[in-house]
Amino acid sequence: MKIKRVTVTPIAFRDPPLLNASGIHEPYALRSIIEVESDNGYVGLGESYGDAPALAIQMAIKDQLPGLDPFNLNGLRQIVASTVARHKPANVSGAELAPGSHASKAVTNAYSAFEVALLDLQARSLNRPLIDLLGGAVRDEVPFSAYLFFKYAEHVESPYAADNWGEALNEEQIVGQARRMIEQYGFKSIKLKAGTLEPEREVACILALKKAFPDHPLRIDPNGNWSLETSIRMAELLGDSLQYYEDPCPGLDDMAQLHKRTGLPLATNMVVTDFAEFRRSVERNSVQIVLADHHYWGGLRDTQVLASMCQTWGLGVSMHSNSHLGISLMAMAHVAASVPNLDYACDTHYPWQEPDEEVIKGGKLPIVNGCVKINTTPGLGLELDRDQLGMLHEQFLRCGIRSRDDVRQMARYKPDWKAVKPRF
Ligand code: GKR
Ligand code: MG
Repeated sequence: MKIKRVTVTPIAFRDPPLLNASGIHEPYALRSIIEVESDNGYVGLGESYGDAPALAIQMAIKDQLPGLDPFNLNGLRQIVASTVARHKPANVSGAELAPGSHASKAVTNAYSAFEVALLDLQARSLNRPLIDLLGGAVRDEVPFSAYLFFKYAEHVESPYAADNWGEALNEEQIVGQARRMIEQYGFKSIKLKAGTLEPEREVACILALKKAFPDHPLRIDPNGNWSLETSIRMAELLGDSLQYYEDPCPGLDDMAQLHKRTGLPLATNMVVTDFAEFRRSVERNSVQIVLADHHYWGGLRDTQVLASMCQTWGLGVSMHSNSHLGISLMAMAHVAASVPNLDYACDTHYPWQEPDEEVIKGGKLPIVNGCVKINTTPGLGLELDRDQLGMLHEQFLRCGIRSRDDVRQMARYKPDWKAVKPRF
């Protein structure tokens, strides 16, 4: 079996005005949809970053894949490495919250984009679910967590009708957001994206959530926007409310200090984003839980390596997410289902994406009792809806956004807005 054709289609889908440490989400999120077709008629699917630098590399790689055996993942690695070396990608400013967009991740994120599609293709040709190529499922469904955001009611200059989640800037609105998300999807844990309002107001929201959902483990994630002193002060206010404290302050050294001084379990998708940082973190005991993400950790198989490393060093493992659609969700679920030591419910932005903008046939994947079920059909079990793909590609062409920049977007609401880290 050989690869006959590869297609990379950039798409844009509506994204709500969610607040974060950098600023605010733009009205559209960008992704790429990858199709790899074999000479005997199978098609493997992948989903990855759609920012201009990532896309340029994916486009350069795709033309070199025809003729490659889809089982030759080491061959794919070589093609990716030599292409990235020629491209020398630049960093995207304003996208520091999307670690996969960093230039340093160009190899791992491009490899991952195609690895998922090749694994899907391999599995389809073998008539087995993809997870069988990852050693089989240790669980047949994967738990995800409710992912709450402070948000505005609508985007600046109203590019389209407001989403139906409404504003969320205080305790009552955040508890309401959690209630709706839990009622709709059955989530059993709750994460609050923070680093955006005054820290005391954000902590008050966690305390309100604890009161409203006493049985749901809680996490807060200020994305490194609190200084070490603020993180310690907030830890005192938080008491024992948290399951883990995610990236409160920036840097491996401050995280290590924070853990030493508070004893709280710290999680990260910011200070441990590759194996070199993993080693440095273990040396300092900076974090106790690593949030994996196959999109920038080098694919599904390297995510399994990361999970084994976590087991070796006594660290917990769970999963990080950026805005994404169903192909990514199913790939995340497959790798998570293959990891024995997945100790926490994974993150997903999926509930924030609108039901009329899924790119797979049948619309959005169900999340039931907080879980995504692993398919028993071949590969990832997904087919592309070509009309939706065409519509979302047209939207990409029209929307004018080519690289995520939450700082620039916030400056449209607050002209003096600048990137500052930590802000509090
Ligand atoms: O989408 O605003 C966002 C998030 O803040 C995202 O960019 C982060 O990468 O979800 C992420 C996280 O857990 O840090
Ligand atoms: Mg995070």
